[in-house]
Amino acid sequence: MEAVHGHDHAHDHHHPTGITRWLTTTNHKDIGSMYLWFSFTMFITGGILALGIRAELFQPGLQLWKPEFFNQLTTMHGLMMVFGAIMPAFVGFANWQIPLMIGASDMAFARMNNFSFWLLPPAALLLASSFFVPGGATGAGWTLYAPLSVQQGMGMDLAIFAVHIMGASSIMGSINIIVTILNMRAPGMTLMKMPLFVWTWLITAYLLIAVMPVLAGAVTMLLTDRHFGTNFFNAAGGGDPVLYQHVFWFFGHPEVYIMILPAFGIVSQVIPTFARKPLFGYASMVYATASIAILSFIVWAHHMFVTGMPAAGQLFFMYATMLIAVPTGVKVFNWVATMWKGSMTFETPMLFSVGFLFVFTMGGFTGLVCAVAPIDIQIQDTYYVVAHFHYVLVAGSLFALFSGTYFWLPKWTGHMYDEKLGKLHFWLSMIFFNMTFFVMHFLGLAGMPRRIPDYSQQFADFNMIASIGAFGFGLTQLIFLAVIIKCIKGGPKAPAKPWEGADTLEWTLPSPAPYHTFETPPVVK
Ligand code: CU1
Repeated sequence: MEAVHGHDHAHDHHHPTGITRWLTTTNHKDIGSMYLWFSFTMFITGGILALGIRAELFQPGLQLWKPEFFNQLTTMHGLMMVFGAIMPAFVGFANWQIPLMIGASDMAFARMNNFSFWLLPPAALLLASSFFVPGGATGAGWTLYAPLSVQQGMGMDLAIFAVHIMGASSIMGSINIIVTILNMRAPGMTLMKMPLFVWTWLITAYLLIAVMPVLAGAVTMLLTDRHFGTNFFNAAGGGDPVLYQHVFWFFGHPEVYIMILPAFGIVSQVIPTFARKPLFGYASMVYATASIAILSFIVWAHHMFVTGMPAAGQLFFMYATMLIAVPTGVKVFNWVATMWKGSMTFETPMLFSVGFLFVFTMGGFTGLVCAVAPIDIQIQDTYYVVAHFHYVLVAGSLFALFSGTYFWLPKWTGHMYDEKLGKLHFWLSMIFFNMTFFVMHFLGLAGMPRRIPDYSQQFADFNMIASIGAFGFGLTQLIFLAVIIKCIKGGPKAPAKPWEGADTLEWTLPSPAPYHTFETPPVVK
């Protein structure tokens, strides 16, 4: 190894090896990798639960599972994907990329970083183990609405405890990200010179700190209602179950943006690279991201149009929600303008980012449909809503995560991934994703309710298509796993700068990035 890049980690006897290394590591790359593997494990687990759901719904009249177990599947699928798969995956990206992109030697609080990660596996075990306690896991839906969540068995307590632990992990992770970005940038890197991915994470971290305690409050009130005789959500005791929904969604709507803003950040790195043009409208991207974050706090009751809200409330939350389409539209315009007259190539990261643009934007539009109160009252609790948020979370968050993984995999592993397999992964994902979720719009508009284990004959055809699509989508992800393992184990050596158009700081490092990030911090002009 060249002296400037420090010593080869494998021969460094000052660092522990084996399991001790992973348990005690304070290195942001180790921790980033652990986050990414953890989230992939949860993605597979939550995905298997989803296949359990789709198997039950393959045909009307099937009864593979008891209805209570079906509810447990939908609930745990949601909790695991939101808190176990998507959020930790973005934190993994933050750990790997933020120090490299701003020229910092590591995360600001390296030991707290280790603690943030190691809180997650026990939380996931608590969640998963709730399937095996008397009464099974909670079947109250990932939103844990009262009064059902007040009445359920001890699986609910395990879920509450798990949510608390994961929340603590998120808050510590966010503090780390904010302090790293504000205090540890290389000389010359002003805030308005930061890569967009860093910007979106800075804003996301503030969102997390603002709303995770609100979720903690909601589930704590739930806990005291369940065990300590309070009546926050009990109408007979002077409380109100609708209060739970207000508190939950004051967390829950910003949470939606927590899961999509870092995705915007990834796409904003990938599209300029493969269009070989600078990002169009950098400053407007920053302001749009901040506007979306601020607006996300004043729209929560659009999830509650059927709770008997006054018309004035419905109008306020409807118009406030529609306002978010403005900064989001600015972003989509900027991405398209970046590609305009660019010299584009379509390697796998770009395919997933352009795919994101197509399908995520559709999820945005159906979000607008849901935001219109009189329409929402018709489609509340139907499969239309399920279609909408899977377009946002799968075609949005997940496709961006795929895009970013292929984009930075050469930097992370030092090897080029298998482009043919990557492209196959993209096209099969795109086809099976739409096969699974596009038809759900029709099911919802025709009135099929969500969270039911059976349905009437008229919904049979679309459900069968969705179920076949879901199994295809699940199997396709094995290709992704194969690409990653292959890339870690070998393959053509990645140059320091595998992508011609890439111009952010991390590409100035050799591939893989050295174990210690910077011997001398680079100077950004
Ligand atoms: Cu919302």
